[in-house]
Amino acid sequence: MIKPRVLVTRRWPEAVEAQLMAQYDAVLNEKDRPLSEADFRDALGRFDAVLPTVTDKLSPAVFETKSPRTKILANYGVGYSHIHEPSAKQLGLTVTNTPDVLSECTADLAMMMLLMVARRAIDGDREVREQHWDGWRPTHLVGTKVSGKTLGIIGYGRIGQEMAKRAHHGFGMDIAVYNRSPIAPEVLAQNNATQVATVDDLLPRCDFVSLHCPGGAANRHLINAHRLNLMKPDAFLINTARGEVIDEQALAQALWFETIGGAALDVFDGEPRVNPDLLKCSNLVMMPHLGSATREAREAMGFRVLDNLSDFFDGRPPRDQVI
Ligand code: 8YV
Repeated sequence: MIKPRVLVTRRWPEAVEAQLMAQYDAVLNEKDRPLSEADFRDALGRFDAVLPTVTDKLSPAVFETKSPRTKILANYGVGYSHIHEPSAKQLGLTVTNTPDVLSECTADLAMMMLLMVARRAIDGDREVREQHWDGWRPTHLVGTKVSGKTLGIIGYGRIGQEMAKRAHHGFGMDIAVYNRSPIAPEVLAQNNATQVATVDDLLPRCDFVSLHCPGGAANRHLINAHRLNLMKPDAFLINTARGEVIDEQALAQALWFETIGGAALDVFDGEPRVNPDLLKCSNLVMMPHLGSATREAREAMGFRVLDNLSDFFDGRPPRDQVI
């Protein structure tokens, strides 16, 4: 039997690449360099499946091909706002993602960043490393207490719920939630969470706000200057979702003028480029998109893509079909 031809757009964990090579006629990206739009257009004509990641911007121009060979885009990652949905639909492509397997690690990182910004971890590390620490004193690098505070969660999907679990059961935080659709009472009850009707209702009551909603056009600049103004002056904003959800210029101003307490960002609009104004803000923790960056999660994401491919090529509806 002829094996389907599969293009893997970045290096993946070794164990997953080995499995891909065994099951498919797979082409790996040995140099691990992001593909260009032209490479993609070309790939749609030559491969049965393309396996993109968040670094692949699949804009309408990429899909300008009359007779694609590709039938499935099996995305490595849960977010897929980098794939232009109407274009993929128009070409009749199936799109899958990798939910569940990265929820815990992404929530771990969000909690880590919340703690880091509240407790001034970056300032402390820098001081010790640069040998500027001159000893303990009562007023030294004083941060903000986390335990018992109110955490607002925007987007109460799998990752949002994992974040709530850590914050509520680990740190005794009160959980308030904004979500597009109603959350079942028994799901809210697991973390003693309260759902509020609008983002504007949520923000003024929170000491911390953590974003867990999808990116893309619908949520672009969901957190804008108006909404940053609704936050308490000492509240912290955490983003492990997508960069475009925050108006970064407005955030830089809020941090600069200290109208909020601080922020922690794992994702950036147009990453890996980072808005230079953000680089000037001291009350900001920044990470290079590490949400799912554990060996366990990255391998599980790869094997989840393999599950989706087997479903598809064996004629079953893929378990994680999103388009
Ligand atoms: C992934 C993520 O590492 O899964 C997602 O949506 O944001 C990350 O944790 C990345 O997207 C891989 O494509």
